Amino acid sequence: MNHTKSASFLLAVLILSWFPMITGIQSVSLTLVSNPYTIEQSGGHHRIVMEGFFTRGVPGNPVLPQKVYNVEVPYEADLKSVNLQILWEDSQEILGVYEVGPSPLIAADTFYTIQNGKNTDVYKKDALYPLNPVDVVRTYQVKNKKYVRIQFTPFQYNPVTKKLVLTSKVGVRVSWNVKYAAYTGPKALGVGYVIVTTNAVVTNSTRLNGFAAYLQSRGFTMYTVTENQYGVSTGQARAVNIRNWLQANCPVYNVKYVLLIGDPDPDDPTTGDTFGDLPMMMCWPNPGSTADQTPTDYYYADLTGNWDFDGDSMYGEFGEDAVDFGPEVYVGRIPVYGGNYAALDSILSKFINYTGANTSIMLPMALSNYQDEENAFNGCVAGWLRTDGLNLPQQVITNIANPAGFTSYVMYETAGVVGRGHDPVPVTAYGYKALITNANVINEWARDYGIVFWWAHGSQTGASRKYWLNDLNNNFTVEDGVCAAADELTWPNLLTSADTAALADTETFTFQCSCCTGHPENSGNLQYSLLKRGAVSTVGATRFSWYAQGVWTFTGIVDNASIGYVYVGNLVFGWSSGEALYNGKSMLANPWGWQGWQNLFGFNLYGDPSMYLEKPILQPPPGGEPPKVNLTRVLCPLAKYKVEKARALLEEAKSLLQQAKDGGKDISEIEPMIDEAEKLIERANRYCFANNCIPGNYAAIQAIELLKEAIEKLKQLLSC
Ligand SMILES: [Ca+2]
Ligand SMILES: [Ca+2]
Ligand SMILES: [Ca+2]
Ligand SMILES: [Ca+2]
Repeated sequence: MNHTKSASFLLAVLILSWFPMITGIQSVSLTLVSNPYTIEQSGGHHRIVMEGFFTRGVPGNPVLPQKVYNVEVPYEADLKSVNLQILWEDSQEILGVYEVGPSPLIAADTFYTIQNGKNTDVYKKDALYPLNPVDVVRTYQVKNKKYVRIQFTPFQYNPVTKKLVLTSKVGVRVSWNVKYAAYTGPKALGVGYVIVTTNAVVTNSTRLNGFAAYLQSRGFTMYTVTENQYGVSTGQARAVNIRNWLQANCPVYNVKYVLLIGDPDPDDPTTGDTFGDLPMMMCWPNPGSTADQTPTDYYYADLTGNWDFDGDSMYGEFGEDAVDFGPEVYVGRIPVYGGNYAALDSILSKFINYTGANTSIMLPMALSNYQDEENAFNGCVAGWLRTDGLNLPQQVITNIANPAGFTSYVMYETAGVVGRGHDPVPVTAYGYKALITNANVINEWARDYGIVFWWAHGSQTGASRKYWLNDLNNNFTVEDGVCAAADELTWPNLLTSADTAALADTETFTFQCSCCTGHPENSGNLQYSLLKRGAVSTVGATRFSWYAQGVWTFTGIVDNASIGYVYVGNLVFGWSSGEALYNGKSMLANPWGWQGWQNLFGFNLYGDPSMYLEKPILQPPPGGEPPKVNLTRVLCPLAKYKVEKARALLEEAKSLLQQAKDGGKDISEIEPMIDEAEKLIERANRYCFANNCIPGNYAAIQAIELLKEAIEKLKQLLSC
């Protein structure tokens, strides 16, 4: 049964006005408006779907439409003082009673305490959930910009009375104390790129200077930093010192990219473990839990958060430390293990000789778990929803690959027991090309895919499939060797570190949606093995990565596949690998608590963070103008080309603006034009990402026109 209702406003409207309250306090008022919605009934639950909103929530709590707004506040604001006040709301109970189901639970290949599918604290309480339709979910800083992220949940649900209250429109005020002096711009012109490494690497690498020269030829101002700059301390203290150096110098040198070259083994200061000469920061997303420690390079990208707010030397503790996740710089890494400078030089040569990736994407999709599978991770208790890579390719192909003109090659798990309630994926599934086997992946790799985005189980040195080989005890239940007398599952390799020797050394970008394939303490980890041979840029997880149970769909949250989805989308739509990963992670919502932080910490980039995919599709189509009849195939590449062009103009305009500022010129008329153009570019990118290329193209054209005008004015200003 479906029934449709329409809220009174067709489009969400955001009305912004800043006004000072009293001295020292500023505020901004906003009006948030809901959209048309439908309430669908399936499986005994009502599910609300609202245009422009994601239906999602905290695992086990009611699943409701949500949308976030990133409200920019002045640099002078003290983000710790942010306060949200609901000024008024148009709310009313809607007719009928509803059974709103819970948000999916999460899982990983790790011990998992099974919970009731519903959070009874919420479901047995005679009260509206959530308490307020609008909440502050995060504050963060990205260089000199500060933001308050608020979330609007138009429906509130009382699980006892089963009534829904709809807030069709709400007015809120976000306020803050003024604490800081106004921002003064970077002192350096041009875009800075910092290589953070060791004196040993500088001495022993034969290609480091060549690589720095290559980056300089691409327009970057290069800085190479070693112990001479960040100090000789080792272990955790070295990680802290490197970040201190970056904090102090990146704003001065206008640094955009940071490449770490060295051994990433992190230091756990609570033990006498070994650690590398350029360690990742060991973090404790689950405070106090040694099992959930997670090494990360994110620590070197968010330079404004306080990663050890409580001062206990355990970094990145959810609920205790103040990581802000907004990236100030984009970070990549080349691991160097055991003084293997030959491997480093080979990787640097590959970067220098990079000619661009092909416009093709390989999607090997394994099955995560069967419906009601009983295994060691869930304590042999039924209740897990079937979770299958099957559900990802259609969205990747429809929303990312097709609009950009990329070809795709999809592999599914088509092996396993048939006819016992847990069939494998049928060969009629969306885009199916081949069974996901080790041999098929290796053979297909030779075709030099631009992107390989896999969904699979993982270990430090391999990714694997999993399927139901045999119902040995004939009970129609999938069980492993812990839950039944004999193990009914098989875990064939998808790709191992050893396999990379057999791979063609292609110009491929990987997103390894698996657990542990980037485990930095192991020099044989699959992420590094692929960087050496088989890929030019790799993203993998340093520890366990968490997935949402059930049918995957993109809802803008921090599940592992969604991090991959935004990363791949951002890459295809013209961001560098560093921008694609860190901007992607920063935009996602985290209703998962510490597991969300573990996912955000876990996925790191091995590669040059300034590297882009090949850009043949960035060239304008013949004639250079939008054709009369087209839509996706032609207009999307054109829109993307325009976005790239606008970005280049933006860089030029900003550089000129700085010169004008430094020269004491009056730029009060021109600066807002550039700000406006930057917003238009962001909007164009979002439209393009959503396969909405007509408005994307239009916004990019508007940005280009504004920027051309601003550049013209700046040049006049500078010439007099
Ligand atoms: Ca260690
Ligand atoms: Ca701490
Ligand atoms: Ca930040
Ligand atoms: Ca069985």
